[in-house]
Amino acid sequence: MAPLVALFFTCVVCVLWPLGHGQQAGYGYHLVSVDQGSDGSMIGSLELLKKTDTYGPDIPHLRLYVKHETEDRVRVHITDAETKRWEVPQELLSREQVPADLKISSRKAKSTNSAFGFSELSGGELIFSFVANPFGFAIKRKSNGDVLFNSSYGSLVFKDQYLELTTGLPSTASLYGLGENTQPEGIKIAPKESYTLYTTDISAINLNTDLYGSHPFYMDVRNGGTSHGVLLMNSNGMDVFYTGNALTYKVIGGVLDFYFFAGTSPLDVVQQYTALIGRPVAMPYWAFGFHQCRWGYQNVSDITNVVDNYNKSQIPLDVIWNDDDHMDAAKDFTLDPVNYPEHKLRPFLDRIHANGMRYVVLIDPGIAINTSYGTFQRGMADDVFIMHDGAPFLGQVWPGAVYFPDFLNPKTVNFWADEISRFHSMVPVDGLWIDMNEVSNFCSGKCTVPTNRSCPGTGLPWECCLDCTNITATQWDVPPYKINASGAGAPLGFKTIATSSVHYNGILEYDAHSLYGFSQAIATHKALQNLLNKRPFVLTRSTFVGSGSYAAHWTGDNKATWEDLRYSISTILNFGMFGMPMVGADICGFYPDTTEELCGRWIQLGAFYPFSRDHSNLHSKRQELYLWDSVAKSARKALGLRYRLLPYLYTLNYDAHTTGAPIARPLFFSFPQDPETYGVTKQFLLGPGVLVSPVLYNSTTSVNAYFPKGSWYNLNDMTMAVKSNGQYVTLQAPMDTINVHVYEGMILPMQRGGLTSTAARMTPFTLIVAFPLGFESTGGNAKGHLFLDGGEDVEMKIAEGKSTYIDFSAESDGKKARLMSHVQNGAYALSQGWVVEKLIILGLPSSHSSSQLAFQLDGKPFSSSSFTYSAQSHSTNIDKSQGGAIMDLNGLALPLGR
Ligand code: MIG
Repeated sequence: MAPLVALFFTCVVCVLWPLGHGQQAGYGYHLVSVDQGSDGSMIGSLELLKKTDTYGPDIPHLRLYVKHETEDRVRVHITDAETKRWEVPQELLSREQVPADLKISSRKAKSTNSAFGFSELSGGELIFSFVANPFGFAIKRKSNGDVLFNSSYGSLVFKDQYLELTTGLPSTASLYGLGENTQPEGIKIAPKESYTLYTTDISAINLNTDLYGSHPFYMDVRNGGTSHGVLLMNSNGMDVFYTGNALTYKVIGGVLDFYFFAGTSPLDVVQQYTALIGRPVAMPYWAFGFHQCRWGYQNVSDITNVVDNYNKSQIPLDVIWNDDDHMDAAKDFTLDPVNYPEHKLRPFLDRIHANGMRYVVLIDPGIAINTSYGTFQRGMADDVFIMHDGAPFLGQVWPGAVYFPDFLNPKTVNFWADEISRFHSMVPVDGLWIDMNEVSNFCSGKCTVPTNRSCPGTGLPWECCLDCTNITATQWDVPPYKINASGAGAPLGFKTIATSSVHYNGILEYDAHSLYGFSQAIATHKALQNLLNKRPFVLTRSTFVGSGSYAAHWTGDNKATWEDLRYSISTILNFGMFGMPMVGADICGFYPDTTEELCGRWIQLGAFYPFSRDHSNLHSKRQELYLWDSVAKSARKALGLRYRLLPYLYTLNYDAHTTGAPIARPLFFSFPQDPETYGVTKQFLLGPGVLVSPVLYNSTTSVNAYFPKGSWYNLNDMTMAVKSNGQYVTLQAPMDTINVHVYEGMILPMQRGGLTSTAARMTPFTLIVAFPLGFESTGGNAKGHLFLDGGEDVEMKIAEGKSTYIDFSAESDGKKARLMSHVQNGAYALSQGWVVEKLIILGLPSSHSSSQLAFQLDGKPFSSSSFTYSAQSHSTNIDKSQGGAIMDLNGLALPLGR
């Protein structure tokens, strides 16, 4: 999104917003009968209490379906008892279905709970309880009786185009989620704001508005750290209001389909959430390298120079990207014949591929209407586009007039795979970037190609030049309740597809709007996987519940300001909770021009984003990291550490893929019992115990960082330790340095690093064993694990001959320490020649000298020449020949004194 458009949105907020948000829309329902379903569910029949006309007629008779789907998940589904309503398609997000033939046997009205003989349905950690009249339900935690959700706080409203439900919440609850949203207050959801969920091409610089993705999910952390999650599985536009002691959903369609996740830790909640919506997709190893991108790379020699300059400056780089610049007149799957001809691009790609690097390009959804363009011809022949009034819906994006493929149609999925395959045979890309898939359209309404002027080509490039008229005739374009779209009460079809357009099988754009990017990500992921027979890499801008199973995400167009540097952290942490842990923000800022100091601090932070990419706008000045000496220095240092940490990051990728655990996590994930962590937004964790404490303000060379209780070791030099009681500590942060600490109890696998992940991957390992400070008198334990495989096999799993998995553990009673490894499928690591060359034992007093240490392997002492010990760095080098392959660590005994 261009800056002018962003400004426009900012201005209209004040003019269009407060429209009818205070009215009482309904008076609720009466639960008149309750049955037991054959699947262990409870089925209820609800009758309307009193009609209103606000936002349309009420649906008189509703069906309630409640089921404990697992020990820690309960589902509450409310819909029209007579007529089937729109729900998120199983084809996109498969899940247990509500049985189609649910019959409500008795209709006999009963007015009190006691008449039913029960008022609760238990079946796991969560209890569903209800009151009959007016109907309301609560979700309670069995172990402590805490009421987690209580819909009796407001009236249930259920109309064709308006659903409303309110839950009461204790004011002490800390809530997270409900995105995608840039939250200036930080990660904790602030009261008295509306969170509007509707996928929209609005840049991330706009605060508290409905950005690119829709995730109606929140996590609720209560005192003591007991946490649960709540998902409303619904793809329609909605406003969610949070007052501090109540949360109200106002939804313009679909059904009320709530899932409650019992926790009890934040990590449990995300595990349970991703068990439902799909685990995060495994990312290839190279995706954890550094990425350089820009809108406006002129030609092949431009990107060649960028790659060469990174190399010359000794700054790591794995992936070079093209925005739409490689395309012929912005048409997907084409090459600009002058600036990016195949005969120049191919040799460049051969060269970078030979050097272990990768190449990713952008594609947009809109297909140019051009009868001599193959993709268009094939799309028309296959009838793959979204329709409106019997013709493909006409929009305009970068190439001019376009039609939008309908990814809900299986034919489109095949068409898309075929286009990707054709393109790939010309340009062997390693991944795809799918932009503008909210879906973004420069025009609004019903449009025709102007006959009196050419299109595009007038004025600003993002201006609509079609002739368009608003569509006001249908209830789908102008529904009775107006969500706060674009943060401005904009029409639903504003700068997107008219919501009266139709998809496959008659599905309305009104219902499926927020699924566009999700459905495109699925199609793109599948296409790449089938084509390459490798683990695909897809980066998508628009996301929905479940997108994390197919793609990575970046936070979209941010501003090159210190504020946006700070805001990036909350959005990234939120996406981890949404089951989409591979996420980053445009490093150094997208627009306008960055500054040397900002860019230097941004790469320090960005080096620890799960997805680490420098990207800028066409009109911004260049911001490759080698352009300033100071930035280059910061980059070498911070990315140097990232590249040494790659085995850890990659193991977090494995953990995410197998359990849902976010890669970047808020501090409260590891310290839920420490309430001070609930609001920390200026620091975050990578995995369970690597703490990143960036500088986020200009002209500053120190950080006031929060350290939860325990020992923390500086990963830059392994010397400085913080022993915290749960307190803020002022750390020095010279211009070239970011503070990164490892927590006691961690065993961190690291390697030597390198200029590409391909090179770094094959280097010997160092294990950092972080005992608590002073453990030579108190004792202490540490543990960690490591997943190793080829880096881009389709499946990421423990498999003989293809991967190795190691659990490390260390114990010390104060006199001796023992390090052990438990290895699965060690032959694979052996075949790759991976060895441990160094152990770094943290927590010893610096007065310890090497003469006080004796090391043993398999019970036999090491000869003193086989290791060196430096008290200052607390590190112990083990001779490679003696340290042996990584799986030989079993039984390596490390006595600490004599
Ligand atoms: O309307 O492809 O967010 O990263 O550089 C702008 C050009 C379209 C928006 C993306 C941005 C990308 C830009 N795109």
